Amino acid sequence: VEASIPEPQREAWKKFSAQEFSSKEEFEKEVVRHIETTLARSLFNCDEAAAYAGTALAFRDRLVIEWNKTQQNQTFADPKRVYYLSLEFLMGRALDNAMLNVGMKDIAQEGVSELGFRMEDIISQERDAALGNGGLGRLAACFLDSLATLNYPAWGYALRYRYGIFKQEIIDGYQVEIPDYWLDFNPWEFPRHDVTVDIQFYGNVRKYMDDSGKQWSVWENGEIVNAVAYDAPIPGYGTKTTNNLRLWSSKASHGEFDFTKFNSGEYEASVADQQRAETISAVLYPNDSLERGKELRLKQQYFWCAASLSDIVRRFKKSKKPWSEFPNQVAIQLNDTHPTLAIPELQRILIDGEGLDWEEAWSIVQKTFGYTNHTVLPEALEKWSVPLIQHLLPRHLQIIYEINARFLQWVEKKFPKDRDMLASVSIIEETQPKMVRMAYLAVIGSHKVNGVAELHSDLIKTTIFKDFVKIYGPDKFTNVTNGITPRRWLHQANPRLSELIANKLGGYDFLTDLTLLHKLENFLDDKDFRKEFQEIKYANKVRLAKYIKEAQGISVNPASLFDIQVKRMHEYKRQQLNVFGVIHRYLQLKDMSPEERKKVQPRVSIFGGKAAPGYWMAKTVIHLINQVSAVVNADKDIGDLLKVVFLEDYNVSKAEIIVPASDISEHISTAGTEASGTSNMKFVLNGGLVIGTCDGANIEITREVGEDNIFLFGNLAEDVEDLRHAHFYGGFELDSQLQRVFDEIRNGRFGDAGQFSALVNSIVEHGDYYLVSDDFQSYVETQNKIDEAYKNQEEWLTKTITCVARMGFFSSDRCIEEYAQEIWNTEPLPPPKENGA
Ligand code: 9GP
Repeated sequence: VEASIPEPQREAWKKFSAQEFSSKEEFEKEVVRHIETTLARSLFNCDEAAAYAGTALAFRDRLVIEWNKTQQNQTFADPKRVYYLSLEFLMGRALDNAMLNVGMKDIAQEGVSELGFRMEDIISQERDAALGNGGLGRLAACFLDSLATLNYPAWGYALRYRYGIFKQEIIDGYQVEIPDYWLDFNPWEFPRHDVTVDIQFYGNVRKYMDDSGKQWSVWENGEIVNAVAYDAPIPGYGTKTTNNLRLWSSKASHGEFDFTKFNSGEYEASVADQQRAETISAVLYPNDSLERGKELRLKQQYFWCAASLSDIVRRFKKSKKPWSEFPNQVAIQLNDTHPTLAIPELQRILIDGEGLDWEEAWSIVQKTFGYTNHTVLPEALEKWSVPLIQHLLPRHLQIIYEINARFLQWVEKKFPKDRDMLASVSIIEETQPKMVRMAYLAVIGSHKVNGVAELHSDLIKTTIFKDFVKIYGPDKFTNVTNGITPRRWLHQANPRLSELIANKLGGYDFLTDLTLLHKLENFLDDKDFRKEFQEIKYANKVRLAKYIKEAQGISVNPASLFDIQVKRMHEYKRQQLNVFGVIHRYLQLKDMSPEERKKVQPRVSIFGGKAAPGYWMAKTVIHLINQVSAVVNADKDIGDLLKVVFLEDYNVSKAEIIVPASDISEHISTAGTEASGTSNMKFVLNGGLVIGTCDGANIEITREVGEDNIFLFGNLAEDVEDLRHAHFYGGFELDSQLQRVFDEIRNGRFGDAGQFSALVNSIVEHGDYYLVSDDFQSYVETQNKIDEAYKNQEEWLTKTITCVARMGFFSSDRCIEEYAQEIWNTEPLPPPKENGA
């Protein structure tokens, strides 16, 4: 290890090396020290923000000590490491997670109370680290938690966006986007100004021959941007392993600004380069499941892939092992196609930088990468135009062409004279302009490709990657059903339920082996347990009701049935189906006599989610929900029988309040469109039931909890194509109930009808691509069944407890074990036993 302290001086280091606080007093001392010295504040001007900062810094120090030890241990043991490349990590807040994972929350709670604060207030001071859009980014965050908890030597790599996902405000019922500048105070990151990488863009490729006659390609004359590493510690639960999340920030390569230009009066030009460079990591693209092919996005992708690979290769080279060992030391997982450029980049490093021949290099590349596909939606499959790649990354384009040529030659041998096959699997799409199909490049450059739920993994084999299955055989394709970390999504979000379960099961082992939950079924008849379980759900609903009142000014009765749909706004997720159902319910209530109304199950319909700023239809659905909310909530006739709430700015920390409070949550995508979904798992784990289509992970949830404990409705994936076809050619008869909903929208009952005509017309005139009309009746009937079922509270309770007991399969720990065994071929590296331990 370079730059290390000579042996004789190490004793002093050991003697004075930083110690973790281990008691309440030591913790308080650390908090006060940070507030007084790091923040230069005192007891006379310590507000909640300062108390948060002091607490966070105290815990950060604690994490850092274990983090250093973990990294040292990994450096010495030099095991195979996993690198998770994801453009998104939706981490949420770190403090609560850190306190729980190191098992010190109780002590800290007492400590801050002695210092004059309440822990909830301190926790709520923290801004979410919102470096992601939705499910894909949150999955990556759950995976980091599981990797550390299971002691896998693993790194996450992403970008350090200055602005995460925008903050959503609702103004007059419309979504307005506000920049999310989250870095004002971020105690969890460490700038590593000594860990930098020069990243090249543009330029040209020159070929030359060396003395031995070998041909080389040099990529030169490009523009250089500097990547600077920022590291964040990722603590495991119940282990000392603390892994690293490395985020790259972009900076001009030649320092702050150009003095020559400044001196000659060109003030703006003097900082222009700097700004251009910094733009690369400035903002997270706010699109979920849509790719727009913008140059800056491609720059982000290459910048991050190149910086990460340079880091990985540098670490490998320190081991002095031969290149053939690279895949035995390094597993790189591509989270969706966003990091696919890592494939040609590694090939480039190996052939142009290290002088390996093509075949040898390519075999290393293929053994190193695994690719996870997260969608079959055509609009989400990335394609980059050949001229754009040619301009930005000329050497990579050559390499991509070479990969393609060799691949097609090989395919040609297996399928002689099959021109259709060659055209269909070519990385290059022969359009005008030509396009590079990133998903194909990812499949060809990886040794395994996985989908994220059983149905989805089957679908990719019969649709988008059908021909690749013929070429490679089925074994290259596998399934790893998504999961969630029970630490955040049960223990942190629902501490009372976690404690109740621990009391019944004799400890918290279920948090690291979620299958132990099955033992809860033994308590189905235990009256005290049932009562407490029910009380906890009620208390969580009270907490959400309070939040709704504070945030949206709407009073809701916690005794109502809470029906929740929170996720990104997207036509395929069908919030429009939900809101049409709400309108239908409202119209029915209006038709009823007071006597009939008395029999109705009161309900609160809660929505939340962001729409991509350019996704007009999704924004229209938000607007409609808010209009319906305004009309229904103001209707004195209806009172508590129906309330409609759109919760502003749905994010991870809000999910922690929302998820434990559902009676029913909605996962109602058109069958075959939602790859997995993960909030479905979170809601069920917290004792809520699901209304859902036979889609994504709903299918496996049904398998686990049993058909009687979930409310499924709607058409099946296998029928979708025929139904679409029928709409296209035959038109259709609209269900009379849905017709009435549309009539009321069109006659202006929910505000200016013109605003919603495109939404309604997408169904009645433009083919109803998402099959809202086909599923409406079945949806409404199923909602009625839910009302009935909810009336029998004892049976409902039995269902919810049974569901919780059967959720063991959906831990992200199980996913990580599957990835480790099936794809990465890696082993855990537990922390060394400490003296006396
Ligand atoms: O839409 C999928 C969602 O169903 C899945 O749960 C999540 C994690 O696997 O990935 C989402 N996909 C994307 O965000 C874009 O591919």
